[in-house]
Amino acid sequence: MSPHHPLLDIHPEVAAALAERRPVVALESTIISHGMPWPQNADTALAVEAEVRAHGAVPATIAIIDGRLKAGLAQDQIELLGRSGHEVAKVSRRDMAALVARGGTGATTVAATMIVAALAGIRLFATGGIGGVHRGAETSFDISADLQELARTPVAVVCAGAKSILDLGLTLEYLETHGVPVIGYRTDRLPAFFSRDSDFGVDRRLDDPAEIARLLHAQWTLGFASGVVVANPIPAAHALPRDTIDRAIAQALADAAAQGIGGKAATPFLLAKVNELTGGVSLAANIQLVLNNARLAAAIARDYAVLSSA
Ligand code: PSU
Ligand code: MN
Repeated sequence: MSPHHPLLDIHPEVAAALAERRPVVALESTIISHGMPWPQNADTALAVEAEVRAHGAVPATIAIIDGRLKAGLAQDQIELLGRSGHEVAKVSRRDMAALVARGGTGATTVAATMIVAALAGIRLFATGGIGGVHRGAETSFDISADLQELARTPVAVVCAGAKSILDLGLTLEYLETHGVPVIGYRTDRLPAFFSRDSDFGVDRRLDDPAEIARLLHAQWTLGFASGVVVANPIPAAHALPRDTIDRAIAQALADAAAQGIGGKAATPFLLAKVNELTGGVSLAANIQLVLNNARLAAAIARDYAVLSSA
């Protein structure tokens, strides 16, 4: 299948890999523009692409540039997204049409990256953490559009769980309601981004990338339109003590409440506060867990490519 879509540009290297059914891994760009400071953001994005390649898959970083959906970016486009930071729009599903209509440039969230990946025919996607149900959602109704996208778009998202700025228990309940499998890679527990553990279990533990690839193949052969979460704990050597992170998160949540921050500004505000309060250690951990997810996504993509071309 060679996907042709009037709004989508697939990078030639990515298009060639897809046409030959070779493994491809999608990468998001909100993590570049809104998730990390310049220049570490662009350096990390390029290092993650290199890590995907080193593990036998072709990277496709996704964004919207001048109104075009892009699956696969040039280095200068990644640098532009990194340098521009918060000046670049954070684009989720509901922002896409407006940005395309005005020919604008934006960094895609997990949700928007899944949409573009699915249009391009890419099934594996690696990132840091997914959005989820925010703490206090019973009154704020703040539930990330990432979860709804997982319910409706057939892409597997390899992540280090979700940050505990969110209510992880409610996030898991939401995913269960919407029929989204949550796989723990070599763990029974949902990882909490900076730490390997949380108070919650995953739906299913799988210890081998080939087993995960088989589950994905079964999911989509069943005809399900939904995605899958693959939760991959941060390597132990880079994990941060839970109390350090919990304290920073409590402070960030208090600041957000005091300043009345809500809507799409909530997550970027909380992420920036936690980064500011924990400084360099959390940035280093963040970089390492994304690299770790890129490696696992590449390994799953290799096994999935074999199954899907059989
Ligand atoms: N969580 C992180 N880092 C991130 C994000 C979430 O630890 O960079 C970004 C992702 O792009 C995710 C988005 O898709 O935030 C979710 O935003 P919201 O909660 O507004 O849906
Ligand atoms: Mn939100």
